[in-house]
Amino acid sequence: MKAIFTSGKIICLWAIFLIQFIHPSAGKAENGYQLWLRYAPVEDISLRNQYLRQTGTVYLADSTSPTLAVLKEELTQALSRMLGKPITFVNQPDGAGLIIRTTSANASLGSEGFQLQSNATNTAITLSAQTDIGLLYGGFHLLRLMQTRQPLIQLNIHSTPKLALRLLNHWDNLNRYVERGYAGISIFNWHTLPGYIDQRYIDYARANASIGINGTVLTNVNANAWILTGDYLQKVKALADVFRPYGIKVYLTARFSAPIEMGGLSTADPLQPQVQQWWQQKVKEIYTLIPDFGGFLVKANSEGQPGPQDYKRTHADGANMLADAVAPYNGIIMWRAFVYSHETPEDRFKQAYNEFKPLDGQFRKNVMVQVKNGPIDFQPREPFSPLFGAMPQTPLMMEFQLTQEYLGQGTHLVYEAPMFKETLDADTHINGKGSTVTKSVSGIAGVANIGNDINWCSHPFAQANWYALGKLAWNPAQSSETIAEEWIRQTWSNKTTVVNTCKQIMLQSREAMVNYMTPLGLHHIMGNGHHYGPLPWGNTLPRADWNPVYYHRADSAGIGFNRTATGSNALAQYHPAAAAAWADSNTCSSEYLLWFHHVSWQHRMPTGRSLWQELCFRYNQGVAQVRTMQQQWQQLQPYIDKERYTQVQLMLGIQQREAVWWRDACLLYFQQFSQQPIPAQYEKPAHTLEYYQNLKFPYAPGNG
Ligand code: GCW
Repeated sequence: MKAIFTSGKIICLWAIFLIQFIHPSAGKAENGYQLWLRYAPVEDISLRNQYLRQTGTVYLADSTSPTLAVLKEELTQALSRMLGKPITFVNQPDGAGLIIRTTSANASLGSEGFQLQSNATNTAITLSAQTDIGLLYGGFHLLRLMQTRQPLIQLNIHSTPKLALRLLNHWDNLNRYVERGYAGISIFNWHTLPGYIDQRYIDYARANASIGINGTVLTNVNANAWILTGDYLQKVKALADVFRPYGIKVYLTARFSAPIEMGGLSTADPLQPQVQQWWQQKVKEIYTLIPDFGGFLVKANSEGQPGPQDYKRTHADGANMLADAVAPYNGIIMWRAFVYSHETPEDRFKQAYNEFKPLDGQFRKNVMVQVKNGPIDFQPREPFSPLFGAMPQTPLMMEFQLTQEYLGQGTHLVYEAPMFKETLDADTHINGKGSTVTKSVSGIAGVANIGNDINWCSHPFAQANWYALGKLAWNPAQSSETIAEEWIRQTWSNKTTVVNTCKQIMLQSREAMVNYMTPLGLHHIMGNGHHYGPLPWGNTLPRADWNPVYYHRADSAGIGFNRTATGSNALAQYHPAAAAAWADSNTCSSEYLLWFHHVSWQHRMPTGRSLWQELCFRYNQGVAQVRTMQQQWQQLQPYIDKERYTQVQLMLGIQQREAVWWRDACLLYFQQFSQQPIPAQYEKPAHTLEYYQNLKFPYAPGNG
């Protein structure tokens, strides 16, 4: 393509460019909508000239495919913004700086991988892949190198995704309410689809493709059968058509009772032929509209959802029936293992394993069992779920939660990559030392933190969690630090102070949150229903395992849940070598202590403090860490646009106040049992325990 910019437009671009140079943060206010795809102008002149030589003239072998058209558009916009000049597309590779073409010569690239290589003189770069989507991923990678100001010399990058399935799961209802959503309502406007294609859908697809996400489940696991009606499938098709060029498949949640609710059948028993036929017909209808439909995600017999057990069938019976329906079209079923039942008087920790482990080997090949990272429910820190490694014959999906249901919701700055890594890197020991959780999974899903807020995720830093999910699913070996750094450079600035300070803030944030909410292995002590704020005294819900007191078990003797052989023995679900690390309260690491042990208030911690003193120390340390984060952020004011600076600053203020609230409410409550003073060096709680116990939040967001 020849330059299509009018001279007026060029002057205008240069003007914006110059303003950015004179006063980098004086550019137009930023609202965060652009995520990490801001493509800020390159300020260093020699680097910009180098980039211009290498990418100012582009040969794109065939831009007629929808995916390559998307790539061409992204390069056009991105490069002109970064380089301050329109770029030129040429018809011949000779003389082009950037040469983009598919190749059949390199089978190791697979269907999604790409290669970026410099020529000997570093004057040209070749981007090659076996597929168009590989080229799109490679294009985004190149743009990332430029956005993070890497010199494009001696490139020899060969990149393929380590996991085949890299998905977002939206818990979005058809009325646009997002369960556990803190960033507005759903971006999917079902009412105006299929006629109206919101630019958001396109930008959502761009963002996902830029980090390698290749699938999205559009609807809540607490499913509504209405999505399977003909009219709604037309809407789903419209989204699938938008996402397809970006390599993103759509999936839906299947309500197990749909044959009754929609089909007028009297049963949804998976072994009944009429039920099987109903699903086969429905699936055929879907694939007629969406030939590359991904499949279904199912929450069954969990928290009131219908499922095969309603008919005395197993999870495998239910999953296999759906798997058979989608198999002819290469579809898959992701069957969730998040099950627990109050009829079973068993430690909730153990229930998913008890239910699913015996089914290993009974699932069809196209069933994946989707397991939450930990055994309970997305707590600030959980040991890895014992199901990882325990079902060698069944492909498993990892389910992480991006949305911060238990992590401070829409206002706390918590960078989740270290938490994800903690699980992925954990050693199951199933096949000997080094059997990491990563090795036991075939895909990763993240419960999305996206809504229609202008900046998508409520907190500007929450965007990093979406980003990290994609990057880790592509390559689980990447470090949290590397991912944070590249996200910061693209999202905020390449200035060393900004990069280093943001990195410090992000990398300590998760540990800070654990400290001020649930230190030492405490878990599930938050508010009822909405899960907002502390409620360690909670004991009023009908199910024991919904109540915080069930989990912390504080009494005059001590605190914590005994899951050793003398207690619920959940530890026995792990390989003995993995369990060994947690089995003894004297050697169990402090991080997991109260997950597995009921220990006395006098218990001596590795720090030399008693357990009570350590609890006081940790809660106070969490507050101190947030205050440090506030100070660090303040130092960045000169370098950050006012709008986003202020937003983060105000939210850190909320986080600091809520950290104090968590600390004071929890320590006052636990003090009733420890009968010991809060050491004098710490701040005294501003209110009485009764004050905290009387706080009510009937309108806290996100409730199920
Ligand atoms: O974490 C709990 C949430 C529910 C959610 C459920 C699940 C979608 O509180 O809102 O329901 O887990 O994962 O199914």
